[in-house]
Order: sequence, then C-alpha cells, then structure tokens
Amino acid sequence: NAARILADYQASDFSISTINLTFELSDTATIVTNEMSVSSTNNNHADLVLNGEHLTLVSVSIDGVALNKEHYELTETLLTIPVSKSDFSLTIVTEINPVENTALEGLFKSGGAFCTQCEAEGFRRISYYLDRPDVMAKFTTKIIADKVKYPYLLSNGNKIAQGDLPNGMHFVTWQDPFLKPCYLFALVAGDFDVLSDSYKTVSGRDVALEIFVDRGNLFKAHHAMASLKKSMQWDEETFGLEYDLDIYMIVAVDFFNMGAMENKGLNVFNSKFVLADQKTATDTDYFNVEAVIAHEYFHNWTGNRVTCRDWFQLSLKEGLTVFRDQQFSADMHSAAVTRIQNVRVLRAHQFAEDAGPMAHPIRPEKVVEMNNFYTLTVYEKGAEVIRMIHTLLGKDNFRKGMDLYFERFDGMAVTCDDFVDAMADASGINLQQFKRWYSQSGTPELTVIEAYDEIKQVFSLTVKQVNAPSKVQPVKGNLHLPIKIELITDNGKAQHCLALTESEQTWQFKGYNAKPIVAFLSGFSAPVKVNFPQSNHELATLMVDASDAFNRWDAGQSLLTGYILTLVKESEFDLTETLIAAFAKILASDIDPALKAEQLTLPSFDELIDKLDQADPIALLDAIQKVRLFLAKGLTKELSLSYQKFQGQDYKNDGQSIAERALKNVCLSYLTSLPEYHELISKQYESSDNMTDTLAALVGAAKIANNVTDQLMTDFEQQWYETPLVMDKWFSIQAGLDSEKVFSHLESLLTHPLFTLKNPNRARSLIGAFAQQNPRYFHCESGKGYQFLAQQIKQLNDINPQVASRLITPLIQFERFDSQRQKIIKEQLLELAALPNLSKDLQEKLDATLN
Ligand code: BAL
Ligand code: ZN
Repeated sequence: NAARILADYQASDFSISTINLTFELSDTATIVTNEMSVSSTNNNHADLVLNGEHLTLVSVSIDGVALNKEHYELTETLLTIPVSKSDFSLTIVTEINPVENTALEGLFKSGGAFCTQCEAEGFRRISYYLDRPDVMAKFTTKIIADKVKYPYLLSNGNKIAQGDLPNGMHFVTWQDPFLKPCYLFALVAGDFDVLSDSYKTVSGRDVALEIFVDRGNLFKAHHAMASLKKSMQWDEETFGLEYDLDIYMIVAVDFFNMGAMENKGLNVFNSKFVLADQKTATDTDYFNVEAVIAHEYFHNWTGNRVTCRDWFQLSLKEGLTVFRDQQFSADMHSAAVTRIQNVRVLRAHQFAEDAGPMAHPIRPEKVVEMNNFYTLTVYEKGAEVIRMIHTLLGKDNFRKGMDLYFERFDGMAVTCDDFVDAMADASGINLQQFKRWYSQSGTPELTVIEAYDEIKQVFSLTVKQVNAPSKVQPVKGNLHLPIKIELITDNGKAQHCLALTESEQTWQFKGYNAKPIVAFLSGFSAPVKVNFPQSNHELATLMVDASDAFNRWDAGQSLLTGYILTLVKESEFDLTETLIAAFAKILASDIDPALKAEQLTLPSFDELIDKLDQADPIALLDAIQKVRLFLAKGLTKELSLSYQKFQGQDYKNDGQSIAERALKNVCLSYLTSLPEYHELISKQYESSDNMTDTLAALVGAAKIANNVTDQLMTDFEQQWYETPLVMDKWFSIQAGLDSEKVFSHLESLLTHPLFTLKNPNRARSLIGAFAQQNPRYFHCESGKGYQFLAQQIKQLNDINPQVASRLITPLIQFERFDSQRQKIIKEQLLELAALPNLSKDLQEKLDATLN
C-alpha cells in the first residue's frame, strides 16, 4: 500500500494513440480483447508497465506474435513487458467476472444491466493499460451480447456499426473521435426505456439527447431531460461552451458508488439523480437531479476537453465544475438560498474534514487510495477557491481567464497551476500568493477587531488570519483572500471588498459620525472561520438590515449559536425575548419564504460541534432542543399561522410553491416539538399529495417515536415496497428514530428482505443515515452506536471498500468528542485496523487516524 507523492510525477515513457476494445459480455466470464497502438515517448528503453487488477490474463501479443509467459512479468497489479521497438501494436485478452464485482469499479452488473465505473482507477479492472489521466487515446469499442437480454449496447462517441450475430447475439461498435484518458471510458448493456429529445446548439448543430432508465420509469425522466437542456443552454450563454458530439446519453442505474460519472458522451448516473416525479421525489431531490445533471454536463469541458495531468490535480476539474454547477443553480433558483445551502455543507462537513486526520489541501500531495480523495475538500472547498478567484478578478476577467484556459489547454491533461496561471495572465492580477490555497490544508481563522475614533470620525477594522499548523504541515503561510463587507449606519450602507494578504491588516473608513455595524464576509466570500464578537443587538439589526442575504442569515445563525453554546455550558441559562422578537420579525416579513425557512432553521449539530472542544454531544443536543422548544413556545401563534397558510394547497412544482413548502415544513418541525401539535403529523401525512410533505410528516413522526410512528412507517412501506429510491427514504427515516428503540429497529432492518449492503444507496440509507442523522443515539454513552457502525464497516470492507471508507468518517473524527467517547471509538477503530483483509481505502484512513 505504498503512497504516491505529487512531487514524484513523471511523464509516461509510452503513449497509446488508439485503443480498440471488444467486449464479449457474459455475467461471470466476459472476454475483453484490447488492441493498442503503443509508442515510446523517449529513448529511455524502459519496460512497458501496465496496470491491471482482478483480471485473468488470457494472452498477450506484440505485432501479432503471441508472447510466452517468460516474456513478461505478471503480479496482482502490474503487467511488465520488455519491449525492443518504439512503435508497436499490443493485443491483450483478459477475462473478468462482472457479477462478482461488488466493489462496483470497472465492469459490473447493476440489476440486469452491465455498466462501468472507471474513475479514478477502475479501467485497470477491465484490461491491462496505462491507467493514468495523462495517457490519452482514441477509443473504438465493439460490444457483443445477447440481443434479447441486452438490446441496448452503449459506449462513448458515435455509433459506427451494428448488426446481428449467430445464436441470438448482436453487436454495436462505437468510436469516440476525441482523445481521452481511460477514466472517461464507459460501457453499458441492458434493456431500458429511452426518453429521446434533441438540442440545437448555438451554432446550429443538432444533438440527440437520450436518457435510459429501467423499464416503466420513463415518466420519471422528464425533469432530468429538462435539466440537461437548461445546462446546455447555460454553458453556451455563460461561458460560450458548446457541446461537441452528435449524441449525449445518460443511463440511470441503481447500483452506483458515486452520484454520477461524466464519461464522454455517455454519463452513467446513480438513479437517485435522474428519476423524479411528484409522488416519489422531494423538492430537494428535484434540485439535486438538476444540479448533478448540470455538473456532469459541465464536465464535458472542465474535465473532459481539458483533463487532469495526474490525480493530485483532481480539484482542477472538480472544484471548477462544482463552482460552475453552483452558479448554474444560483441562476436557476434563489441565488441567496443556494449560497446558504452551500455554506451549510461546508461548515458542517468540510471544516470537520479539514480539521481531522484526513485533512489535505485541495491538491493533495500524498495518496494511497485515490478513491479516498473524492472529498468535500477537493470538491466543495475547491469550488470556494475558484469562487475567490472569481471575486478577486470580477466576472469579466474570470470569463477571459476561462477563454484563455481553453485556448491554451484544449485536448490536454494539465495542472491546477496551469489553470491559475491562465486566470492571472488573462486578468493581469497576480495570483502567486493565492496559489497557497492549493497547497495548504486547514480552515483559516480570522479575528476581527473594530475601533471607532469619535473625534476623527474614523472607523477602523483590523483583520488577523491564523493558519494553524498541522502534523503534516507544521508551517503555513498567509493566504490571499477577498473579504467583502458592508458598513451600515443610520445614514446608509457602503460595500467594500478587502484583499487580505498579511497576518494582520487594518483598514480605515473616514467620515463616520457614528460607529457602523459591520456585515462581515458578505456572500461568504472566503471559506474561513470568523471570530468576531458582535452584540445581540448588532446581530438582530444585521438580520434585518444587511443588504446581503447571506449576511442576514448568518447574523441569525450567530445569534442562535451564541445562545445554544451558552446553554451547553450553563444549562440553567434563561433565554431572552430578543430571540423571539428577532424571529417573530422574520416570520412576519414578506421575504422569500425559502429564505425565511433558512433563517428559521437552527444551526445543525455538525456545524455547532465544530465550535466546541472535545464536547459531550448529548449536552449539545439538549441545548439545541431547549432553543427549539423556546422558539416553538414563544412563536406558536406565528408558526401556526404560517403553517396553516400554506398547508393543504395543491402541489405545484414552481419556485414559489417549493419555497412555501419549505417554510411550512420548518414550521411543522417546530410545532410538532410541542405535544399538542403532534396530530399535525398524521394529518399532513394523510392529506399529502407529494413526497416533500409526506417525508416532512414522517421525519416528524420519527422524532415523536410513538405508535403513530409505527403506523405511518408500515403504511409507507406497503405503499412503496416496489420503488427502491423511496424505500431508501423509508430506511433512512427509521434510522433517525429518536428513541432507544432505534437499536432494535436497526437490527431488524438489517434483515429486512429489501436490505442489502451490496447496494450503496441502501447501505447509506440505513447505516449512513443513522451515523449522520441520529446523533443522540449514534453518540449514546454506552457506545452502542459506534459499535453498530463499526460492525457494518467490517462487512462492507469485503463487499465494497469505497462505501466502507466513506461511512467511517464520523469515527475517524473522534477527537471532536469527550475523552470517554474517544476511548470507545478508538477501540472500535483498533478492531477495524486488525481486520485480516483490510482494504487500502480503510487502511489509509486508519493509519492517518491511529498513528
Ligand atoms: N468525476 C466523478 C463524479 C463527478 O464528480 O462528477
Ligand atoms: Zn465532478
């Protein structure tokens, strides 16, 4: 399990110009014939060393001459071939077993269909190859399979041949005209319903659009299709980027480790991010389908046309593409609400990752298992870094930078430095210091100090930055970051964008005849933690007066956070009416109901635990619950009015209706924390005509955990037994049961006929949901919650190491909790570390945590 190091990068000694693949598909013995044109790129006379794992080698030949076993060396992961020519044709035949491939990397079966996942290093489970993103070839793929079972045979690019074969077989041949690395290869074979449409690009080319779904699900693909067309148009309008093939295909599968995959011309999607209809998908599901469709589509330029030189550069395509999908969502919906939701994810989860044992810069420097680096840091913090470039350069310069990036690097595999250099060169703005964001891990902490000189009428703002050293990076430099602020007085408001580059800087603002109130970090202009003690009065003013919606929301969150954290320390502390008054004002205002819903939502357990040192999680949960009850009691009338106003309306799928449902369901969750309102839960459940309202009622039911809960769960199960994505919701809600009974439920759910660890969505829906959404029982003092998770990870280690490695996150971040809990978790981690067949995915994380 040797680590790979960024600094060791070397270009390949060989290039592959074309690769012709033939797949003879069979469940347990698929034959892959791989003919490559190989050339030496230098005069090193090196051996050709190909990656390959879980393969049975059938034959190797060079220029048509078969090699004997003595002519090459074979290990579990490499095929080494000494070569004497500089240009040759290499043919390798391998046999693979898709059915046994429960890791879901390479070629595997999802339900009845064959499909592939090659990023990051899955192609080596299909054939021996130079499995690295900087080796780019022209792919031709012939697929042979049973015609009845697999009427659709798909791969990248354009269909160039098809026909029938003896014995009920048929074939299709595809050719991708674009050079690509093997991680973008895809193959799908199955029987589907197809939703077909088309898109005329801005230059007038017709592109066929096809979405493949399980038979019977066609009516659930329309939202995905509409999202695809919006994405294509948005990328033309925003970045001048047009689609480049004649066909764009999306296939939805139920067994998938990731959300989706941007294979050239043939995206493979987790069905969770394709299928949506009123009855089965929530408003959040609709939003996510659109965002993921957009994300994968945007990769066609940022990822496929320009790809990564090596996997350390993953954020080159992921940070940039997340930024692009966030901007798209902001344009399609409320920009403010979209931004707030991005920030919540960052604060609740990315900050924890960046403070934990697996902390890494957005461009990691050392990797054992690449799959461990598809992280919130590379994706979400990576997107924040791109956003800061956007802020520092401005929209127009950013666009110039993008244009220059494509002009320089189209068709190439490049680095994060290449991207930043294009941005700097196009704008004339120096980004040398800014590049530290790519090499330093950890969340910077800013401290803000105000001073007001009444006589000179000058207001000063001092900002200090601390980039705390970590084990891996004992010395960190100052970062360059944009700080947007607004100064608010009775006379008006002024916005500024400050560039912080030093450890401490002071800015002076003249002509203030009173101390202004500062709205700091407008739009969350940098991914930092802020230490800026503002009075409750100031926060209450900002909640209403700040121009920026993020600032208004954030002020409310700070006010709530202050109360909750005080209650953790002093459980007898009396909450004040300030809080009630501030939230009553919000409820009575006429702002966007979706924004209101965000303002009324308490900071999450994960956001708050980040602000405490070695906390007792139960004390924190009790404090959150006290504030929730205090607000519910103090605002019963207002909450009830808002609830009634929007309850019982017929379902509509427009922005206003979605916003109203969001607000209504936040009101429901407050109200049902009071016993006299419990009846709302079954009433809403019975009358609901959409999944958002049904699910909100069920979440409420899981909180009250009584016999109504059981009735509703049984009813829901009977209704949705045949619909996997809805049953995932059913498993999740039960994992969130707010009662000691959750442990017996979990045990029986593990033996439910529909439960299987082999399906990642299902595994996450029960085990992930318990660990992430039921903190009270996950962290219960006995350690039962931790033991449950560790037991499941043990099994997943053999079945699907990627899923196991993702689920272990809350355990490896154990240093956030009190010493007793740390001790129990550590015991579990040590047991896992002693597993005989520990995957390198888990090994890497356990090594980082325990050493
Ligand atoms: N490239 C892996 C899936 C995604 O980020 O789109
Ligand atoms: Zn991506």
